[in-house]
Amino acid sequence: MRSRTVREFLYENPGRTRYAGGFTRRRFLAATGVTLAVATVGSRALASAAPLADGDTVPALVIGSGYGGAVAALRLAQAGVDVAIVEMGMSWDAPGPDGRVFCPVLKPDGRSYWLRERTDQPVGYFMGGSYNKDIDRYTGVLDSEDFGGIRVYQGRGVGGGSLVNGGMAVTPKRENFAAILPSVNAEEMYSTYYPRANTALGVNHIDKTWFESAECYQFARVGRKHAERSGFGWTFVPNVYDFEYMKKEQAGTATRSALAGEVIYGNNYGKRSLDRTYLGAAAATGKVRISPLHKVTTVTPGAGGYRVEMAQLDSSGKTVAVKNVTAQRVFFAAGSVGTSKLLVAMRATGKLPDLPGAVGQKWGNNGNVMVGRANHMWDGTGSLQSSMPCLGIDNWADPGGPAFAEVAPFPAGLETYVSLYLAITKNPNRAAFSFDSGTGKVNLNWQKSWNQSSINAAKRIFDKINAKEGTIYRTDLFGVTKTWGDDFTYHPLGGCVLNEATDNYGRLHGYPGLYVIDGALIPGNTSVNPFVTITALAERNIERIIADDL
Ligand code: FAE
Repeated sequence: MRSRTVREFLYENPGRTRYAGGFTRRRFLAATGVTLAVATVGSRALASAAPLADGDTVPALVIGSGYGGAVAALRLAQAGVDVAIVEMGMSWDAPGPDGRVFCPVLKPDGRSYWLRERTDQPVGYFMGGSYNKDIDRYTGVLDSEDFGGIRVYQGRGVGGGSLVNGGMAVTPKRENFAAILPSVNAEEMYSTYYPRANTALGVNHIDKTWFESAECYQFARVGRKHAERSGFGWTFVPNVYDFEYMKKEQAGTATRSALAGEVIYGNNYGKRSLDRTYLGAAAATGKVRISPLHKVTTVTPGAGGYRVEMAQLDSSGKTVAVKNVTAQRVFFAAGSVGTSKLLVAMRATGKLPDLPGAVGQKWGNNGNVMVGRANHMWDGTGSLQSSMPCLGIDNWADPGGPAFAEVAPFPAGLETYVSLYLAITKNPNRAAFSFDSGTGKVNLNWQKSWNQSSINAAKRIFDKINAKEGTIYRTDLFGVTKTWGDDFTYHPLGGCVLNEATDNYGRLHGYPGLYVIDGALIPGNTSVNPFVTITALAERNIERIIADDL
C-alpha cells in the first residue's frame, strides 16, 4: 500500500531533509539570496533531537508549532529557557518514495490529508463532477475538520498552517486593526511588532515589472483589469514565497513548486514556511526540542507546574504511547480550533475548572467566502498559474459590505477561463465551542446561514464586475450547481479572545503559567489574511511575558 511504503520510508530515513536530490537548505538560501533576520538551519536539526519521554520535566511546553508556537519557542529560547514543542502532525523533512516531501497537487496521495480516505478539496468540483480522489489514510499535511455548519482547513505538521497556506503576508490597515483589538496599543504594533514579524517571516514583494509580463500571473492581471474597469481599488500583496525563486521557475532554471500548482498539500521548494524561519532559528539555539506526532490531550495543575498528557501517534493516527510531562509553563498554540477545543474540554471535565466563561466564545471564519467567474474566450486566465496569490481587490471601505478579495489562482494545468477569488468579509456572526459529554467531543455551533452576510458583501464586488464585463458566476466549482464556496474557511480565528478569556497579553485567567499565543486570541476577523497579525501579536505578548513573568 502506498501510504505504508511512505511511512516505512520516513521511518527508515529520519534525517533526510526536504531538499532532496542534493538541493540543501544552504544551497537554497545561497541560490535565492535570502537573508532572513532570523538564522535558518536545516530541517535535519529540527528533527534530530529525541522526543519527550514519559516523566520528563520541562520549564516551558508549547502546544503546536504554527505561528504562535514558533514565535513563543524562538523568543523563550533566546531568553535562555529550554522549550519543548509538542506537535500532533509530522515533521515534513523527509522525501517519500517519489523523492518529494509533499505530494503533487493533481495526484494527491496519503500525504495530502490528515487521516482521511478521500480528498476533500476546497474547490472540489469541475464541469459537473467531483474531482476528489481516494487516498490512503495517513497523517497528511492538510486537515479538513468538519463541524457540521463549517469545514475548517488547517495545517498539520511542524510549521502548522505555514506548510499549506498561500503565503499571503498582509498587514491590515491600522484603523482596522485598532477596531478589532482596541485593547492593544496600535502604535507599538505598527512601529515594532509588525515590522519584527514581517522581517522574521521573510516577507518579500513581487517585482512589479516582472509581474506585468510573467505568464504565471496572467490570471492576476485579468483580475486586476476587471476590478479597475468596475472602479474597485486593488493592491499588490507581499508573500513569504520567494519571488526570486519563482522568477527562476518561470524562466525554467529552477524546479517548479508554485508554478507546479503546489500549495495546499505543501510546497517542495520556494516557500519560507516556519520550519525555515522561526522554527529553524529556534532549533539553532540548541534549547528547543520538537516532538512531532505527539498530540496533547489534557493539561491539569500538578506538582511543580502543570501535568501535560499526550498521545504519541503513528502515521496511521493510532496511539502508540501515552506520556505525561510536567511543565512549569504551558503555551497553547494549537491554533484557534485546537486551543479552543482543548481549553473548553479541560474546563468541562474539571481539569481546569476555573477557566472563565469567555473561553470558547467569539469564534469567527474571517468572513471567508470563495467564488469563481466565467470569463469570455478572449479573457483567458492562463494554463500556467502561480499558486501564490499576489494581488487583492480592496473594498473594505464600502459601508454596505466591507470585503478584501484576493485574486486566487486556479492552477488546473489548462486554460479554464475561470477568475477565482477568496473574499475576506466583515461577517458579524460569532460561534461558540461546547463540550458534549456524551461523545467526549467539542462542537462548534457555526450556522451555514450565517455566511449570507459574506456572500452579500462579495456580491457587491462581483455582481458589479459581472455586469460590466457581461460575464456570469461559475456554478460548477463548489458543488454540482453551487455558486458560493461558503461552507469552509481557511482562516479560523478566536475562541480565547485577548483581554476577555485572557489578560491583555494572553495569560489565562485563574491559572498562572498558562498562556494562549495563537489565532485563538483574535476575535473572529482580521480584515485581511491573518498570519502576519497572529505572528506580530505573538511577538508583542511573548516580549511582555518574558519581561514580567520569567
Ligand atoms: P496553526 O498555524 O494552525 O498551528 C497550530 C498547530 O498546532 C498545528 O500544527 C496543529 O497540528 C497543532 N495542534 C493542534 N492541536 C494540537 C494538539 N492537541 N497537540 C499538539 N499539536 C496540536 O495556528 N493565512 C494568511 O495570512 N495568508 C494566506 O495566504 C493563507 N492561506 C491559507 C491557505 C490554507 C489552505 C489554509 C489552511 C490557511 C491559510 N491561511 C493563510 C491561514 C493561516 O495559515 C492560519 O491563520 C495560521 O496558520 C494560524 O496560525 P496559528 O499559530 O494560530
